[in-house]
Amino acid sequence: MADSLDHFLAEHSRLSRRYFLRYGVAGAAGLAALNQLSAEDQSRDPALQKAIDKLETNLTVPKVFRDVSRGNPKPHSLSEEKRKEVGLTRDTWSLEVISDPENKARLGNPLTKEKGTALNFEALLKLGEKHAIRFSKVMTCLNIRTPLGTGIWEGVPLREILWLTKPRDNIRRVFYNGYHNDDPKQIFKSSLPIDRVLEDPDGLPPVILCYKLNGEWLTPERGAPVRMVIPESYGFKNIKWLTHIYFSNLFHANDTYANGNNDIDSTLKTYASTLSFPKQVKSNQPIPITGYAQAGTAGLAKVQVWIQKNGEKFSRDDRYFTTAPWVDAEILSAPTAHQWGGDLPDNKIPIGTIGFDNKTGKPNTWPMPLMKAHWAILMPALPAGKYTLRCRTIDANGKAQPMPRPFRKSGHVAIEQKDIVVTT
Ligand SMILES: Nc1nc2c(c(=O)[nH]1)N[C@H]1C(S)=C(S)[C@@H](COP(=O)(O)O)O[C@H]1N2
Ligand SMILES: [Mo]
Repeated sequence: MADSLDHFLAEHSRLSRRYFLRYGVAGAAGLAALNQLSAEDQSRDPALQKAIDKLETNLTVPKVFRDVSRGNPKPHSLSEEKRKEVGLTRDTWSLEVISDPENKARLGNPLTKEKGTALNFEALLKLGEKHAIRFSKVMTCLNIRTPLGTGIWEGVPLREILWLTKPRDNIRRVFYNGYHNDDPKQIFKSSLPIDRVLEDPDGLPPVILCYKLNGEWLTPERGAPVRMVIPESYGFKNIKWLTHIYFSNLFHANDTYANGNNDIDSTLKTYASTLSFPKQVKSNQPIPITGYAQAGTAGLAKVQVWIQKNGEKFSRDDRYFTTAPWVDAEILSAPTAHQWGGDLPDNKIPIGTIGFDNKTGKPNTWPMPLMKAHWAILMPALPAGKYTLRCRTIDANGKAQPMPRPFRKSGHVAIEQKDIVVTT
């Protein structure tokens, strides 16, 4: 078998070798032998490599995040002077942590402006000296498919602030809101079960009061001076310009986002999208495709691609194309120490970031849940015609996108479809 494989390889360019690999034309033993070559050892097709070299960085520069803030005016657009006046700068900020007046929790020491016990930024940083943590997270809006940005978020676990209030009893939930131009109609609030605040399920990092992104103070646009960050949540739980936290005996959610038919309990989903592919390509040219996958709480095992000839019949009962001839794409390895992007200080993952090795700055696993990974594939040339390109993920539980949570209002995971025209 090894001999015939050598012979087979000698006869084909490196390029075509990969097609055979991917399409399983080489026998199982040949496949096993080839798979021992690491991805780095196989020089990539130049067109594909070029597309890979142009990919976005994994982390996002804070000011490049897409912004979906509400408010009239948007709190981050206020002048520095006004932000000082309303407590949105580090030296003027203070946070009230109190019982919900309508569903009272028993707190021995609520933190209030009235009593002069509200938490200021200095006190938060003091807590940070002992308790601060950092973790990586992709910020994705429940209602927008493309992530707004990816970053390393740093702050103090919310439970440390809860303990300052000497909580006694009748606490089932916490809800919180940010500065809203002193107009009750503009309040944007979110909530969490108290369990999630006190304990971290499934190896998740804690919920934090966040003041740094990618190693720098939060910018006004990202929610300065302090926002909530919930590792596994969609954007709407991550309240910016945080001013109030209420511990409550209410037993159910009261998020602003429950309006508009949103599923407010949904955690980040796993899905794939393309970033580059030729919209038009010649019939003798292979097709380089790149993209990203969001690894949700279910993790990411594979990204797959399928190019279907338009008009070709497909079973209507198979809504999610589970029986299509999907082909595995290459999930690109994690960026090396200096390739992360995001304007990190010294281009390095901050020391102590959960899930990363302190010495090397390498992630302990890749792809990493709650982060993006990039992928690439060179598909073989096709006969002239019109085609539909699709990509999907298989999560770490083996579920193919859009399963197991296909419904739109718990986060976008519809299988992406793009047109490709092949010309003679
Ligand atoms: N105070 C406040 N916080 C907010 C919002 C808002 O409008 N006001 N928008 C939320 C929504 S819907 C999303 S998707 C995220 C976006 O976070 P980002 O602006 O850092 O990308 O912020 C959340 N936090
Ligand atoms: Mo959002």
